[in-house]
Order: sequence, then C-alpha cells, then structure tokens
Amino acid sequence: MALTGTDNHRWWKESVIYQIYPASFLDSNGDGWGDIPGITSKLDYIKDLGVDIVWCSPMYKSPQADMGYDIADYKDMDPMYGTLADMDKLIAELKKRDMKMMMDLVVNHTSDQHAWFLESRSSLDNPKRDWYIWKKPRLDADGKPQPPNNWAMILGEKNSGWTWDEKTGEYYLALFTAEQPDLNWENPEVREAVHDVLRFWLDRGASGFRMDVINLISKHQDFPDADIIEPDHQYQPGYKYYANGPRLHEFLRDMNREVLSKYDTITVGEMPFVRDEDEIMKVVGAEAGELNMIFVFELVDIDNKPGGFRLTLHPFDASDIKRCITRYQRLMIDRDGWNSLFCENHDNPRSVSRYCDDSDEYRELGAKLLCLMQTTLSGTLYVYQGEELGMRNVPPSWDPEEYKDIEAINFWDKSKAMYGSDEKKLAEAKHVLQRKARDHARTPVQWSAEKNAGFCPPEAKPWMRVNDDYQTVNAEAQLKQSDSDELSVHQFWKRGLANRKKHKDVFVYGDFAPVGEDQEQVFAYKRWTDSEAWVVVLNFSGKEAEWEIPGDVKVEGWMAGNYTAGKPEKGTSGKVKLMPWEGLLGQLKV
Ligand code: ISL
Repeated sequence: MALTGTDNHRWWKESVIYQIYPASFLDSNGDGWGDIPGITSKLDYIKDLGVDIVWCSPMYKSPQADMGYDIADYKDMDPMYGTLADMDKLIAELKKRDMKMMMDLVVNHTSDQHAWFLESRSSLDNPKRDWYIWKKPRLDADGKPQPPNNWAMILGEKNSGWTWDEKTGEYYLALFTAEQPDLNWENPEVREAVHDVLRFWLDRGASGFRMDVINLISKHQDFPDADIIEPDHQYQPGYKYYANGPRLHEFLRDMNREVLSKYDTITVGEMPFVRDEDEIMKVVGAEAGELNMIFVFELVDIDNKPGGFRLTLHPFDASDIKRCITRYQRLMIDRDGWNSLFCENHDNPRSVSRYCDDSDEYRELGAKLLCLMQTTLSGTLYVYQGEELGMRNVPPSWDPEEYKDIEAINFWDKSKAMYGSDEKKLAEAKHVLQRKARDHARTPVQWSAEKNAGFCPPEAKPWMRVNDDYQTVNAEAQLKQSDSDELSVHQFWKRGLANRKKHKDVFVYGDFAPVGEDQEQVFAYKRWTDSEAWVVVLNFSGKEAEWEIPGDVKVEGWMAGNYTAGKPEKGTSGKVKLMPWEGLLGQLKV
C-alpha cells in the first residue's frame, strides 16, 4: 500500500547528491591528480549549488587498474588521494555544513593485489581459495586450457571473462578486467567480510553507500555458456547468467538486516542490465528491505545496440527518452518504490553531448534543458561533477592515445588487432569512442580559464588532458555571470535545485503523467499534488516545434525556461511555439 501525504517523506528521497570523480576533481598538491584535501576545499561551492550529500568514487588503496574500482584495501586510502585522517576531516567538514558522505562500495570484486586474492591464488588448498571463483579449464583439441565458458570481459569485451592462473592451473572469474577478480559470495565468510567493511565506514561517519554493480554478486552456479549475440566475437555478453542471479535478494536482505538497518543510511545499488519490473521492485519496493533505490541503465543504454555491448552505437530520438522516463516515473508511483535520477556519471559520455547538441550554439540550452527535466522529476537526484557547468565531450580531433580509461584502451587495442588494415572498421571503432568512451566524463573539472583550468597548478601536468574549451566553459566565469545577464548553466542549476526543494511535495513526491503527446519531438509532463500542479515542456530536438496545450492543462503562467532568465513570454492556451532545445516550466491552475 502506497503511503499518502507526507508519511512517505524521507531525507534520502529529497536529498541532492553530487558525484565526485576524485582523480579529476581538484589537485591540491600539484601532482596532477585530484585528492581529498582538494574535495574538502570545495565544499562551500558544492553546498552553495544546493547539494546535500557527496558521493566520491573510490579513493581506497588501489593499483588503479580501473581507476580505483579495483580495491586492494577497503580500510585505507590510496596515498595518491590522501590519508584516513584526510578522509575523517572531509567527513567532519561535511557534517559542519549539514551535509553527508556517501561511500562507493565495490564488493563484487577486489583488486588482484588485495591480500584476500593474493592468498587465494597462492595454492589450491589455501583457506581463502574459495573466496574467489576458480574453475578448471576446458581443454581444446590440442589439449590446451580454454576458459570454462564463453563469457566476455566487460571492460575488454573482446577478451574472456576468465583469467588463466599458470601456477595453480585454474581459471578465475574476473568479469571487468583481469586485475578485478570476482568475489565468491556463495561463501558466508565473504559476506561477513563485506558486512565488516560496511560497519567500518558507517562507524567512521559515512551516511551510506553507492554499491558498485551490486546485482552481479550472485552468479548462476552452473556457469553456462552465453547465447551468441556477436557472431564475429569469440566471447559473448553473459549477463543473463551473472546479473540478478538466484541469491541476489537473499544477500541484499542479509546486508540490510545485519548492518544497514542498524544505522540511518542511504543506499543506491548500481544495477546494469536489469529491466524486469518485478525484479526491480523486489529491490526498491518500500517494503522490500533491500536497497533505497537503484541506478537503472535504460536511459544511458539508449544508444547501445540492443542486447549487445556498450561500445556500440544505436540511433534514438525524443520518443525513446520519453518512453523510458515515463515508464520509471509511473512504475515507482504505481508500485510504491523509489527512483534515482541521473543523466551522467563517470562511465558515460557527457549528457549534453549525448542527448542534446554540444555545439557552441546549443550547448548551454541543452544543458539547461536536461537540468529542467531532472529537477522536476520524482526520485533522488544525482548531479555529476561538471554537469552543473554543462561540460561536454572531448573533441573528435583527440587521438585515441589521449583516452586513459582501461575500457577505451582495451577496445582500441582489440579493434586494431581484429580489423588490422581495414580502415573503415577502424574509423567506426574510433567513432564509437568519440561518442561513448568513459573518458569524456573524466577530464579535469574546469574551475577557471587559467592554464590547466585551475584543476592543478599551471606548472603541473594533469593526469588526463583538460578539455580544449576550458577558457569559455569554466566555473569561475559561470559564477561571475551577473544576474541581469542570461543565467549561466551553473546559475540555472542552482535556481532549479532551489525550486525543487521549495516545491518538494510536488517535484520530489508528487504524481506524474505525460501530456500532449502528439508532437514526437516534445516531451511534456504534468506534476501535481492536491494543492499545486506544474507542467514541463521539453523540445528534445534542434528543430522548432509547435506544441498544442491540451484542453485540460490550464496554464496559469510560464514561470521559467532555458531561453531567458525571467519568465518566458508565451501564450497560455492553444499552440506554443518552441525554439530548438527549448524547455518551459509552467504553473497550472488547481
Ligand atoms: O562502462 C561500462 C562498461 O562498458 C559499464 O557497463 C560499467 O562497467 C558498469 O556500469 C559497471 O560500472 C562500475 O563497475 C566497474 C567500473 O569500471 C565502473 O567505473 C563502475 O562504475 C567495475 O568496478
């Protein structure tokens, strides 16, 4: 039964979360890498934007094979980012500002340098052998060892998900990269060790967790071959057998019962691949006792070849965006669950480049359009560093060598190996990276117009190249933009977040319905409670549109839009003319 009125209000529903990708946030010591003191020094900036919770991507001890998503010690920081004392200070400074810390919990796998794995691989009878997933090889016609099944590696999709260990003569499962062996959650000792990590951080003052690929922790124990989806690849996407496996809900409920329920936490599970509504509700239903919410990937997978790998391209348009968002808005209202709202993170290209148009002419409008949408939908809102500035993808002129991410590197190396001198195929592979490499979101945050964009001192060398546009796209310029001018993207976000808070009953908790659906390129919806109602009209295209206000949508007035800092001057009945990428927010008569 859905709760009514304010009975269902929770702090973690109305909080705004800001995701920090630490390596690229702010370098305080001139080594070219962002660090914990850099984050602490920007808390006033983050608070001023309207943020309540900071989620940091992993800063634990790590060889950085996958930028910290390969953890070698869950209870210590990597020196490149700082110390545990720096972390304590960050948490304390957040608390001082009435803000909270969300940790990134990466427990589907560890680093191959974690003490647990070093023990596990040391011999067949080591007590920690069974903490990871070891299998005997299949033998080919020549008696040579072959992986136990055909699952592809996720971050090197043309390789096997299994890595051969010469010393003990077995394969271990490492779905992301060979340096990230998957933990064996079937073993109760592993689950207990994870609970211990949770307690460690909660006791240190963290308020919750973003749980990395948490739906991969239970695998089908017969490890069957995956269906052939990409016939010219040796290895295939195997998620049918490792995502949302048979014991997932049991493991999540245990975690909740044993640890989380004893603290006042916020939890969000990253859940790629899942689309099944019953499966989603089992996790995020109000009575589920599993997680507060999850990251569903439908919107960020919108340009993937259906069923295939992520580094592919597939056309989409406004109606796909509309269908996807409407589905999850309605689902959570109808079945009493909770959404997360996000268009960006460190694994995806920049949203303005992907869903709108990042040309100089339309970048700001597109970024504001996406802001208007996200700040008026129901769910807990996640803003990714630089999104509030409308940062865009790196230009296509950059060489693949500028891409630093292991996924892009593996993809490019394998493409060269597979396609050799086939220029056309190689150009296609390059084009995929130009659209979708994770690197686009990982360039240093552009704080100012000075050399290195204020991310690190001018004389230092940033670990990753700064996007070429930092002299025009940067925080300093956007904060300075005077109020009489057009709002900068940053100012637009700040105002949007404040408006969301002010009207949280309707924007965070209210009802949702699409309206006036006859225009393909326009996504329009109504949000309402018994006492107030709003309409949002978004032209998701570079073409002008005429949107007919439906008879039952009684517009009182247009309150905001992305073309003007003031109130848009538009008619309140009949047809409304929309400019390219124009978005409007109107108040309705109740
Ligand atoms: O980027 C992807 C691969 O093409 C995504 O599918 C990604 O792997 C998936 O979202 C899981 O991401 C998380 O776990 C990975 C890590 O590399 C990502 O950075 C992290 O967000 C392994 O820990």
